[in-house]
Amino acid sequence: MEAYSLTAADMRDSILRHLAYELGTDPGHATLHDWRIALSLAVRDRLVDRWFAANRATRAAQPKRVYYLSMEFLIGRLLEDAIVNLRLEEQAGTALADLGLDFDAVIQNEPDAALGNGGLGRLAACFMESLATIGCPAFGYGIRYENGLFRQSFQDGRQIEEPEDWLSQFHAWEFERRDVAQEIRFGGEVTQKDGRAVWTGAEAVIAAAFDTPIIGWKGRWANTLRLWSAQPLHGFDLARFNRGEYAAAAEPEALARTISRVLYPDDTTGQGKELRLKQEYFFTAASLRDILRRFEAEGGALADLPKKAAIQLNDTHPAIAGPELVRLLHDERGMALDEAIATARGCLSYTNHTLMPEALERWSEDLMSQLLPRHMQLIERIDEAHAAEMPGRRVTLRENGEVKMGEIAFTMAHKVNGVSALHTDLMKETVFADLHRLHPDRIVNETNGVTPRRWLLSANPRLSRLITETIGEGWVDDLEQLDRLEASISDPGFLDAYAKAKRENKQDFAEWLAAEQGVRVDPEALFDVQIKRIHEYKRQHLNILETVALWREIKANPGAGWVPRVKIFAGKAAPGYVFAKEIIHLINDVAEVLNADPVTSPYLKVLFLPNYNVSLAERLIPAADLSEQISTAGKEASGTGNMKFALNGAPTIGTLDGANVEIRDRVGARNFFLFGMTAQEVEARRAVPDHARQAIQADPRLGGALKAISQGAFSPSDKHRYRGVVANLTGQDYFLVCSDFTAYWDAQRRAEAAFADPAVWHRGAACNTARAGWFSSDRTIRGYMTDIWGTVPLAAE
Ligand code: 26W
Repeated sequence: MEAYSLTAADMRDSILRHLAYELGTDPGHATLHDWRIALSLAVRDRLVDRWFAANRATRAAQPKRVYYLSMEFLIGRLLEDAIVNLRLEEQAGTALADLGLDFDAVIQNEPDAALGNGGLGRLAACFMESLATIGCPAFGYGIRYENGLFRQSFQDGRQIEEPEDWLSQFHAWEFERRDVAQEIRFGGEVTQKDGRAVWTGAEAVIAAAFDTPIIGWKGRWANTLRLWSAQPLHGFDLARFNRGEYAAAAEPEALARTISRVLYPDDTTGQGKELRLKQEYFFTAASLRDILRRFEAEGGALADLPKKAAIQLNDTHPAIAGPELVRLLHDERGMALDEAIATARGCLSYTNHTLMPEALERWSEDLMSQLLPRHMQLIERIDEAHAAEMPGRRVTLRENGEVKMGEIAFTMAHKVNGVSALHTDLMKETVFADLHRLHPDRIVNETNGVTPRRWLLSANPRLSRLITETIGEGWVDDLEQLDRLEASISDPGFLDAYAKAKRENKQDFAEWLAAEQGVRVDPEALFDVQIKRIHEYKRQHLNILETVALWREIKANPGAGWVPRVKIFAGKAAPGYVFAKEIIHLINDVAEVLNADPVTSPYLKVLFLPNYNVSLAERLIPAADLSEQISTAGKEASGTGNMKFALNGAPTIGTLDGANVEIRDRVGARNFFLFGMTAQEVEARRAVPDHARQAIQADPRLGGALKAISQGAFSPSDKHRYRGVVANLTGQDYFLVCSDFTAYWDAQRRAEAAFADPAVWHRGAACNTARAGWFSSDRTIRGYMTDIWGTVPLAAE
């Protein structure tokens, strides 16, 4: 079924109809926002038809479905994604032009759905789009946060957080499903009744479902993202209101809504907050009930549930699904406990996204017993069953009064996967070594991927057009076809066109920077980009340290023929992460001094762009020359930004960490600026008592840069501002910034030298694009379908 046979005139009429009859707005008075909603509704009409067709086909075929449970879906904007996947760009562009409107301005009026922190949330969004493109029947389940990830701004270089109330305006891409609301309970007690455990909760809320259709390439299939919103069991308390207790009257509502009010902005450390556990149980329980409701409505026998439901746990955040599914099968449906455990395991599989100890969730047994008393009992039962099954095992599900959600997820899953080859190996050797020994065939690898529709076709139309002109359009849903570009890389005409696309993307970005940020950059300069959450293991401070050393070098020798460079940073720090916030402050302080330096600023500029999100990444990545992936080896589980940069022709400067290893293997060592210790060498180096001091002594550039920072060169009004940062780096330096500095400096010089030779550079960049097709999330999802879920694509009627 090909693209929608719709003319631009039809689209224009449909927009005008929605503007009038949906928004009650006369074209003469319509705002950009009104036009954007009217266009969204016009596109949505076409999308819904495909959605219904897919749902009908699924209900008819009753196939095994995928259920992707995730606390985060970092979706970004949806309008352009729908237009591109339905192949309506031409019609929408012409219709808007007829109405005197600019396509990009309308698209950019949409707020990002920032329902995630970073990599894990964005991966979930890419996966949903690939599942739809492949035609694999699936539901995504998550939380409809009223407030997404906070809005970031800077005050005197410091991060400021403001609420991101994206739902304050009409959201065109969701439908409330009043018929599938669920009642979710917390607290209370467990009693025994005729040999069965009965849990009577003390507190209850309603989980209301909001569905967003997720359309795939060419609109061939569409799946559903069902987000749960917490609502009070009983509305507002009129009696109290009448007694003048206005606040108290509204309290039940306010309390209930708290559960889905805001996304926790931490992306590494679990705070152990009760509300976070409530959020995790709320959406997990609502989703499992919905899955069982659908299964039973189709007349399935409970024991066959694993044949019809593949439930993927996106990290440990929904790991309570194990005990909850056992409770639903055993307590509520009378299945024998061991059979309930086996049946649940047959459905569940778990993805681990980090080895950082502080990110592996552990809940106090007290909190678990208080909030979910029956689950605490079942966790003990499951632990005992596992002990019986695995005599002599050393691992347990509880330790020091805490329940370990990683171990629970592993034990209750039939498959566990890492997100890059290196990460999966490290999982077997470290965090899950004991469990891996007990279950040697449970861990598999599924290296991450990204959707080429959003991250290439939509974000980089210039390069996409060149690719399609060169190899046809098959690459869009078969990305490994990009390797057909290989033949053209030695063709100067192709390389010129390739370079032209990058140059024009950079010019666009420079104009946007000037317009939005009031900053002027030279589009011919090397755009060196590090965009990701701020974290010590991602080593943004290594990048700024090298920048300070480079500045000092240029200052000492301005006439040495430096390659102009713009260092671009963006990323949010978790509000409670003090060190990360200091790194942001330092980068802004360095930028202020360097950008004002008349001697060096022609060769070196530093920018920290505020409020990094999906839309900013879509704008910046096509304009990037160099992709900074410089984490301490063994710390970045995979990375996905690295894949987006490679596809968009920005070679990587990076360590052998996460998926960098596989990117380098595929694009070729000469098209990757490698530096630094391997994960093994990191462990060895960390054992060297004063590894940082040794490194500093060995490299005067490093020493000089650290000294400048600690003496207040970038904080003249507060000289000691960065004493703490420098003390950490010259002392413990756990992430080995100093020990990797010299190798990083040398790699940067190699990149600079390559950039100075356009033919060499563009050839390397084109090799990255041609050889990175494997990093499509379509390939990743096909891996999950065969290795973990046992599901097959289904074609719509
Ligand atoms: C409990 C707080 C919390 C919240 C989120 C802990 C940990 C997380 C996520 C697992 C962090 C995350 O986003 N991890 C990233 O996942 C990506 C997708 O697999 C990987 O590419 C990144 O390497 C990994 O850091």
